[in-house]
Formats: sequence, structure tokens, C-alpha cells
Amino acid sequence: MTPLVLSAPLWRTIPQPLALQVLVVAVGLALIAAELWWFLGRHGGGVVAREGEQGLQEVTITVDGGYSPSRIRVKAGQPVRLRFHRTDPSGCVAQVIFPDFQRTLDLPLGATTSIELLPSRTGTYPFHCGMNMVRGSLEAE
Ligand SMILES: [Cu+2]
Repeated sequence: MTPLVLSAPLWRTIPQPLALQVLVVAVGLALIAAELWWFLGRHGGGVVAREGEQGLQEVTITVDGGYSPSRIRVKAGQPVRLRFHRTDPSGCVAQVIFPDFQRTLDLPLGATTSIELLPSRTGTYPFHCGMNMVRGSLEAE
């Protein structure tokens, strides 16, 4: 019978140079920052909706991994038509929700689907996918 050797460790710690440890931590922090920027940051200065007949403001948003543009600037008190063109097969973006307007829009793949909203007062009206991962906003000025 082999005696149990308690002094031999099950694993061995391999010391790494300090520079490598610092590099790993720095890369980790950079990835966290990139993730926060991607999900929570503001991208670009926003796109101004085109104003057409009877003051209807219109903008086409491409849905492909995100909303492009994701920030739409409109005039408050005038109707807005958002045209969503979905090219992303992910089920994540199959629905877009406008909490402030209590409206939900289904976006069939490969099609353009419109919704008309009236931002009655100035402010930011966010919209997002069914799981609140992909986000955009309507900024009424
Ligand atoms: Cu989603």
C-alpha cells in the first residue's frame, strides 16, 4: 500500500513576471470599459429626422446588431414615423419596445416596418429590443 504523501501539493503555482500580471489586468479593464461603452455609451451625435408633408418627421433605422442610427433627433409636438429595416436574423431584435408610448412593434426579418409616435414634450424617449440589450433613443427638442 502506498503511503499518503501530504507534503506534495496538488498543483504548483508558476510565478509570472510582474509586467505580464500588469498587462493581463490592464487588458481586462480595457475590455470591461469597451463593454460598458458598447452597451451604455452614447454613439455619435444622433441623426436628425427628415421632415416631410404635414410636419411628419421620418427616419429609417437599420436593425443589424444594433439600431443604426440609434439616436434620432426630432422636434417635440410633431408626429414621428420610424421605419425599421431589419436585416439581423437574431431573435433578439425581432421586437422593439417604446416604454414611454406603451407601444411594441414586431419586426419581420428582411422587411421594413413603420411605427408612428407623437413625442408631445421635449425629452428623451428610449426604445429597446425585447430583452433590453439593443437600445436607441428618440430625442425630442
Ligand atoms: Cu435583445
